[in-house]
Amino acid sequence: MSSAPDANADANSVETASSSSSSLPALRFDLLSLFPALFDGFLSESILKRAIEKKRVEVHRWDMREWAEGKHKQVDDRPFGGGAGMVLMAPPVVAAVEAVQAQAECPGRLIALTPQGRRLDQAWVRELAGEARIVLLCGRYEGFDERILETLEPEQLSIGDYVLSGGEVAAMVVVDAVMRLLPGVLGDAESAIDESFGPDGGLEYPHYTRPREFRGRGVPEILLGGDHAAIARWRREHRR
Ligand code: 6GU
Repeated sequence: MSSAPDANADANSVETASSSSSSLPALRFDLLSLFPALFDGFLSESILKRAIEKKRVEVHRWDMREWAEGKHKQVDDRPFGGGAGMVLMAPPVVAAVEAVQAQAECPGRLIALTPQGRRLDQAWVRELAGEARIVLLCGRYEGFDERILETLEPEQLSIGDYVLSGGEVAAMVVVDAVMRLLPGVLGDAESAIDESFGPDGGLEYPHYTRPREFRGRGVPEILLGGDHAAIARWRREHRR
């Protein structure tokens, strides 16, 4: 562990000095990756940026290479038995996860992002939104040395039946889907949405905004009047 960064030197944490707008506890995400800079833009824009500023979520990024040994800080190696690609090595990955999990009172729910994992759906997202801490382990290359999975016994999550070059994009999907369900994250305009439509809390009817006419296509007349009951009926009838 000589190469492990100091527990308090969390230079990668993304927080701001702005004061909290509520006393609700934040959900803490820890993202472990070999390319933590991939998260930069994602964390610094839009709703997630505001959620972090409002202290509804806390996101810490960790570069697992910092737990690698030796001059070259090697984190991956060729597979025993031969074959294409590289495999993530157990020592740095396990050391990184254990050190990060020890960072807070609660170790958190450990989830490895892998195409072999259980498919993420909105029910799982809702469940995750009830956690206090979620630790997301992002793989790269051909995958994890099996002993990483045997040692840490993470849950394994996939975002769909296709192969990404790493778990980072999938981790962003998880953070995005979960954080928008946290109380106080969506602003008034967004949360004013009638969430009774659809099991996923989304709007499932057609939307229109200005201009009133676009390339010869208008807007349903009913939406232009002020009859809210009629509008609600129209939207129910046009659910999809
Ligand atoms: Cl979580 N990781 C990778 N590498 N590919 C995926 C995935 C995850 N989910 C779908 N494809």
